[in-house]
Amino acid sequence: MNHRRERIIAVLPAYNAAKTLERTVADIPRDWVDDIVVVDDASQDNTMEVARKLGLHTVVHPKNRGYGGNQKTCYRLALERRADIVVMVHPDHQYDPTAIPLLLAPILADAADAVFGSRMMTPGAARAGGMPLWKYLANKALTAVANRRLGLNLTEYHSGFRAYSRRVLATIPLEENSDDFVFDTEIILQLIARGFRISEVPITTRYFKDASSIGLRRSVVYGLAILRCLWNYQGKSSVSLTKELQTPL
Ligand SMILES: Nc1nc2c(ncn2[C@@H]2O[C@H](COP(=O)(O)OP(=O)(O)OP(=O)(O)O)[C@@H](O)[C@H]2O)c(=O)[nH]1
Ligand SMILES: [Mg+2]
Repeated sequence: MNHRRERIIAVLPAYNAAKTLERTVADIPRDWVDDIVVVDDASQDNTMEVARKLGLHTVVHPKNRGYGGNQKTCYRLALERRADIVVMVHPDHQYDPTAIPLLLAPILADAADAVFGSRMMTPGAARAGGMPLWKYLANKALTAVANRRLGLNLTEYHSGFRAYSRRVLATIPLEENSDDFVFDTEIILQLIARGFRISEVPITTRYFKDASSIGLRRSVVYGLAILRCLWNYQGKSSVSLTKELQTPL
C-alpha cells in the first residue's frame, strides 16, 4: 500500500550479481519502494536474465564501465522514471534492504537530503557482520582522515546503502565523477560543496563469499584514490549534519 505522495525508486548497480540478486530483491519492502531499477554492468554471469525474470526494469551496459559508471546510469534512469527519492543498495545481499524505511525517514521528514547507512555507527556491528579486520581498520583510518579534512563527523564514507533526494541527484554534476569506486567519495564532496544536509543511520552488514570481491590490491588503489580526491578538494568545509537523526529512529 502506498501511503506517501513521494515516488521511491530502488537502484541496484549490479556486476556478477546473479547469485544474490533475487535474495536482495526479496528483502526490498515493496510497500515503500514503488519501482526497482537494475543496471547490469556487462556482467559475465546471467545477472541480466535473473533481473528480467524478476520483472525489474533492467538496463545493460554494452561494455563494463565500473561501479561509478554504473551508478551514473542508475540515477539517470531513476530520475527519468520520476523518482522523488532514490535508494541505492548493492545487489550482493551484503546490506539489509529491510532497513530501507530507516534510510528514507530523514528525507521524508525533510531533515536531510542524503542519508547513508553506516556499518560503523553501532560499535562492533561491522566486525560482527564479518568485516575483515584489515578492511575495518582501513575504513576507520580513511574515515578519520576524511572527517579531519572536511570538518565532519561521519562514521563511514564507504557504504553501499544510501538514499538521495531527487533534488540532490538532479543538481549535482554526477557525470564529472569517476566511473570507479571513488565515485562514492566524490558525491559526498559534491553534497558538502552545495550545502546539502547529510544524515547517517546505523545498519548491519554481512560478509560472505558472494558479497565481497574487493581484495587488498583493489582496496589500496581505492584508498589512494580517496586520499587524492580529499587532497584536491577545494570546497567549503562545513556541512549541516542532522545530528538528532544520527541515532536509531
Ligand atoms: N558496475 C560495477 N560494479 C562493480 C564492479 N566490481 C564490483 N562492483 C560492485 O560493487 C559493489 C561492491 O563490490 P564488493 O565486491 O561487494 O565489495 P566489498 O568487498 O563488499 O567491499 P566492502 O563493502 O567495502 O567491504 C558490488 O555491488 C559489486 O557488484 C565493476 O567492475 N562494475
Ligand atoms: Mg559487497
